[in-house]
Amino acid sequence: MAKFASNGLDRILTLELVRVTERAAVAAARLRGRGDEKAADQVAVDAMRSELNRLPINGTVVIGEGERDEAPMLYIGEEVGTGEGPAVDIALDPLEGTTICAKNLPNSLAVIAIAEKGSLLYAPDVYMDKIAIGPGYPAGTIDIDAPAAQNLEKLAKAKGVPVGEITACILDRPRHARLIEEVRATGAAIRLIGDGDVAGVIHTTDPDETGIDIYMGIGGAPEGVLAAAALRCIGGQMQGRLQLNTDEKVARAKKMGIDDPEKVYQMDEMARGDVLFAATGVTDGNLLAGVKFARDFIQTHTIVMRSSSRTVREIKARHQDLDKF
Ligand code: VTB
Ligand code: MG
Ligand code: MG
Repeated sequence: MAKFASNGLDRILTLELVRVTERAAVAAARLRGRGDEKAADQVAVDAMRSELNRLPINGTVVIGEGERDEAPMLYIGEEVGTGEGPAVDIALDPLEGTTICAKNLPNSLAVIAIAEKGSLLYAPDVYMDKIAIGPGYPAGTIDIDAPAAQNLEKLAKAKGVPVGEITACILDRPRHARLIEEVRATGAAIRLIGDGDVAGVIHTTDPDETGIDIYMGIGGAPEGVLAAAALRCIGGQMQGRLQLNTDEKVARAKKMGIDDPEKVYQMDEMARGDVLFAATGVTDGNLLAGVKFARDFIQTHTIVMRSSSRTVREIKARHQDLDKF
């Protein structure tokens, strides 16, 4: 027990998490490209929940599918796991990028993060302004309050390339018109994505593979916490600011313990302590392959990692026990 206490979460849980995202990803992948986002999301939620309830944890969903009244399953506050095991907080998105999955476009994922109780930001389901880069750059390279041009120039300098060789990932939304203009004015390239900013942030950690150096812009706050959890494990820098632009949102956030609506959250304020993170590809993506349905097996591709050891594992699994899926 002493070892457990000093080392954070039980390391055995790391690999156990893989089954949870694998199962959700396979369920969603069966409905890839069918144009039905809701159906794909629902099967992913069901699958993730049933697998999660087999884990030896005393878990509470803190970032989930929504408030209890609007989300029948995996709602915020739902207790999951067998109840016998460590008390943990859970952030999850059984199908991150429902629209991508429905259209069978790249980078939809099943994702989950687990942390010690009280160590994930209890973010309401509002927007969050985010900025993120991968590991290997000096602290302070990015600043969410600085102009886009300054962030891109500092990053380019730290990388040792001209700004024209930097690529920023930004969600393709009208709200980003000005940001897009500012980035393009520097000569940097933009990868405009339809959805899936958890993947967008993770992609900054391997620019050689993904072609993405920096993530910028406004997406979901729950996705921000999940992305911060992932970066805590791989390394990198991230900042986020909730977009609490109405009295109603400020009041909702206050109920969740957020007193300063303008606060800039550093990565380790969104996900503290020992964090475990897993993501399985649903559709093919830049880092993870999507689920493959072969004649005799189903193949999944998962990344699973832990912040305290900084171990990053990729697991390609062939599932023969097809009845289970
Ligand atoms: C982003 C995107 C997600 O929500 O976080 C987005 O990355 C934000 O909301 O995949 P809008 O679609 O309203 O811009 C998702 O699209 C869905 O979770
Ligand atoms: Mg979801
Ligand atoms: Mg989502």
